[in-house]
Amino acid sequence: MTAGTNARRAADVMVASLRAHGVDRIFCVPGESYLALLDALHDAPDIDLVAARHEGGAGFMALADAKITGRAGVCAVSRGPGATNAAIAVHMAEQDAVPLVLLIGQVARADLGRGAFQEIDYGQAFGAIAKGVWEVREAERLPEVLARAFHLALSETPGPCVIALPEDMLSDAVAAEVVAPLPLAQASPSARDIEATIALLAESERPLVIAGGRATEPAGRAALQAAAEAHDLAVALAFKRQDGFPNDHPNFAGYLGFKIPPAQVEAMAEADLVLAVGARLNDTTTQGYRLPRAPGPDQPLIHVHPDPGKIGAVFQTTLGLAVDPVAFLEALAQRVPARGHQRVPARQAWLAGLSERARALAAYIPSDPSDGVDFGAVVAALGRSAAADAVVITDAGNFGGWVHRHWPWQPGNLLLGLVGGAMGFGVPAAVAAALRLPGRQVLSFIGDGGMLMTGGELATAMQAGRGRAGGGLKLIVSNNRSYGTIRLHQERDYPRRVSGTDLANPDFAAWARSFGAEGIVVETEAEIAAAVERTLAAEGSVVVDVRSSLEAISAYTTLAKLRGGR
Ligand SMILES: Cc1ncc(C[n+]2csc(CCOP(=O)(O)OP(=O)(O)O)c2C)c(N)n1
Repeated sequence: MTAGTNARRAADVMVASLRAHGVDRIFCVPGESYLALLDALHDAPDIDLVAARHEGGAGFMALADAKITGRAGVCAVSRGPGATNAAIAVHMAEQDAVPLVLLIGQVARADLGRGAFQEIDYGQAFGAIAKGVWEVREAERLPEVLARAFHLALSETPGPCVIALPEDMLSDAVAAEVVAPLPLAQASPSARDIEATIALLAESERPLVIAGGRATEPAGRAALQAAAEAHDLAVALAFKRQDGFPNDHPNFAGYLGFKIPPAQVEAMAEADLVLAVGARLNDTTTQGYRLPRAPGPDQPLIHVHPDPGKIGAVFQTTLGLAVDPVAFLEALAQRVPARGHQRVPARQAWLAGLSERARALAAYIPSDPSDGVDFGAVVAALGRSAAADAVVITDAGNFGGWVHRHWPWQPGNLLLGLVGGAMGFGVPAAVAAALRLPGRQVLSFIGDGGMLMTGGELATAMQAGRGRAGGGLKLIVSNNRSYGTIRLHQERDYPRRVSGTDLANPDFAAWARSFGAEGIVVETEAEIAAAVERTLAAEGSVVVDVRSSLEAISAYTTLAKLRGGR
């Protein structure tokens, strides 16, 4: 195809478009289906191309990168098997509301629809989970499609967008120019919105904020704290948002994650007003749609979320504000109520009761299981010594319960974890964090199950971190020789009928050394202190193989208690 004298290869225009959208890093597994794009990236030293070992790992890295930067994460994969391997990241981007642009090679246009080698109809394959799917058949439209995909990925509730790139299209000569990033619409609260909120708050003795999303991101944390302090609001944090508010603050009410003790949840549910800010109010945060209750909450509900489609969709909402949560909190913090209001003493008692419960739950009480190390002891020891601004990552699994329960969370921390609960995030997220935030301590907590799902990405860290001592990842493995979370459910529902959950593991420390990382084994609680010191002092990457107890199966219960029906 000819396109005049100013014509450029579509793949080169694509790279210029990505650059215009602020893309400075792409996570990929290469494929012969998008060679022209790889070739164009050869001339783009300002875009760091990180080659991962599995598309799931590359996708998780892009998700973590997006969670850190607030920009869309970009992942490039090959057609068919590459795309289906990456599907886990598309699903998690949807569940976690993370902007993700997935670029997929595709068969040549002449072969489309013939069931050619590794051909997939991506509209059908990803239609139910992506916000948008495009197949670019006309190269001239490529910059326009890219701009739309980035815009959609970032707007309202962020999420995944997928672009399929027929391999021959990428080599077309085009006259099309880069389309600049499309502006994002963002509504701010009006004075009326704030007054309506104040009017409901004035009636409340036990107001509970459920904070998540942008309200708990680093840019929203100061406003959240200021609003809570100005109005004596109790602040509960949505699932995997525990870094959003200082957990030792007198207004801290607790964390709405998995397996929170019922008494804790019941205490929060005594709220006579729920002010949900930034949170989508998903299944986990609402403790199974009970706080607030769906469809009719037990108390008035104010829901502040940038996406009007999320307000009133599940819960009957007293006041719904489709505005930027941070702007809302800033305005609320400035609208100071009259002090000496008759309800203030009641609010103080409400705050004191909740924060005392939260503090009691966070305190680590040593146990002495006979079949291995109590993983909580390792978490508590690391929490005492880690940097105040450590990046803390949790993969999916029971071990994460101790991290959520006992880590001394402060807004200086950055917690990266998947609301969608996919295993395998731990190592890839650590790779992305170490690349994006050099100089920060990156600690990732992973189960023995999750470790071998994507642990091979340690090789990506060692390669990408060359000259930076292998990226400096600290990977803490709870090696309880079991898919423990599922074992917990089994013991509760089918006591003593272990099926499909036992694991026989490699020596993770030796495995780490084979990558060029340091390997440390912790077999007894007496070894914890030295292991923590060595881990935090190490410049390079470390894998700590904690031979953890299976009897102490979670931060809240034991196998014996489960079998006893508790
Ligand atoms: C990709 C994926 N597959 C399966 C599951 C279901 N699942 C949830 S937790 C879990 C076990 C996790 O085991 P492990 O990593 O060893 O951590 P533990 O629960 O033992 O602490 C499984 C299989 C999941 N969440 N994600």
